[in-house]
Amino acid sequence: MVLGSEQWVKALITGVSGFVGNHLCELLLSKGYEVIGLSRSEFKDSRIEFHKCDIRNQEEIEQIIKQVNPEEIYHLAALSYIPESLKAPIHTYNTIINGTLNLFEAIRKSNKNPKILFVGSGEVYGESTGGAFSERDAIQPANIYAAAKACAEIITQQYKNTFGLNVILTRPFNHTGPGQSSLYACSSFARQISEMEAGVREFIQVGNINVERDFLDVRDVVNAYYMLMLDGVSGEIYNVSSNYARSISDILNCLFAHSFLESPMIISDNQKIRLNETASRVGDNSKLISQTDWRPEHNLDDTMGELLDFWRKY
Ligand code: A2R
Repeated sequence: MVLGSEQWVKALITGVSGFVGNHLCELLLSKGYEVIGLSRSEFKDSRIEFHKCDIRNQEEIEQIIKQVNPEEIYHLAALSYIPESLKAPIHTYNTIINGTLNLFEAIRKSNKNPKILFVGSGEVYGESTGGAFSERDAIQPANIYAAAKACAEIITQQYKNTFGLNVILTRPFNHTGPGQSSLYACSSFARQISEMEAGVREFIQVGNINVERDFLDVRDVVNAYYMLMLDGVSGEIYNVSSNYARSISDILNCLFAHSFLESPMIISDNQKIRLNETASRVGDNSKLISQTDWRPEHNLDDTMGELLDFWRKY
């Protein structure tokens, strides 16, 4: 039963087994939701109903939507790691574009009108021309992942306009926190520092630490999704961001400050430097703040401490 109400709300999370899916699942369960999860590979959590499904398979997703009949759908499933998308463009487009299309077709054919939250990406804005990106700015996707998310966004709006789907669009910027894969910078640094503390590594390898990004704690991100599902306007796009630029070198120093290391050796690794990497990207979060009760609750310095602890215990 949802806290303060008389009824269970049945929410489907696509991509439940992922980093964000896990945190969203925890949040919705804590609010009393009935959670149904879907992912490509097996996922075990006795508190939820899980469906193993590849969203690229239209029949599979249609079957699940018909059977589950969710009232809310958080659509997270995607190939989310940009370097992997550069190696596998067709897989990326199939998962993000066709996967989204398959989900919407399944909903359209079900003749039900659940509330949907589409998770896009702040990557769609591309290179910054100065200042924070607002939802009114033009999009200029600069890599395969961003182009796939931009295309899926257009499809999402089309399904809202043509078929009346009840869907809110989000553009999350960078997020991090306990449980994140060490493929991503913050988690990679934290993991390497924990290994240096344990004496099994001598130096830390980094990519380009001069770029600036807009970071939120993942728990603030999933709370924004939850609040947008409550108060967001269908068809509207919302940045999910901190409104604040933070350099990767600053993140690294913050992690060092949480560690026991005295003068850690840092080595630059050219293989970690990405093609088409934008120097700075920050999202204006005023629309999210003005239309919902969302406020970021986690201090990023504390998040870095938790991330380091996560890898120390791993
Ligand atoms: O492939 P699995 O079993 O690890 O599941 C991942 C799921 N996923 C899929 N589910 C069904 N059919 C597919 N073809 C398919 N491909 C991927 O999406 C996993 O549960 C989730 C992705 O998790 P992560 O890679 O950890 O991404 P994260 O950080 O949780 O990102 C969530 C959303 C994505 O839309 C990102 O593009 C956005 O937030 O930033």
